[in-house]
Amino acid sequence: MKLLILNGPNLNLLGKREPEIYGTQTFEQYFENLKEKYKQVDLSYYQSNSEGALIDKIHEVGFSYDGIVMNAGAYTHTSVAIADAISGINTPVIEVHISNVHKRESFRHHSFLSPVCKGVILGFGLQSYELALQSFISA
Ligand code: CA2
Repeated sequence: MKLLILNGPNLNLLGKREPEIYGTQTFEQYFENLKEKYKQVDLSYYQSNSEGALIDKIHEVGFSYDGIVMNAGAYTHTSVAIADAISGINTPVIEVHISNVHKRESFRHHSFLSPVCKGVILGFGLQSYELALQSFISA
């Protein structure tokens, strides 16, 4: 099973800034733990701060991978282009968020991506990603 974790803007700062919201672990550390735990999965990771690069990655894997776990960061709330890219591929996408966006500012309550994703997992810290992976593995 081939799965991609795809992170959007500023998530490269995880573990380095705003630990009260996003925790103290870097994503690279967390990803290594996931790879170790889910050895049966061909698991890859890509992060970009650029909307176009995220769309290119969605197109690149979206006809051959079994699933994408995507945290689009703030593009979640702004990007029709990423929503269109997800609509245009065959691979199912699960939207994830580290924080519970519904407890935060109202501009974070709307997602352009949710209507075109298989499901949404949010508010469980970094564990949101693992819950999404488990959903693909057990499907
Ligand atoms: O809760 C999430 O996972 C978010 O997708 C994170 C985004 C935010 O814009 C969304 O509304 C919710 C922000 C990611 C920024 O990550 C940082 C991590 C450490 C320090 C600063 C930013």
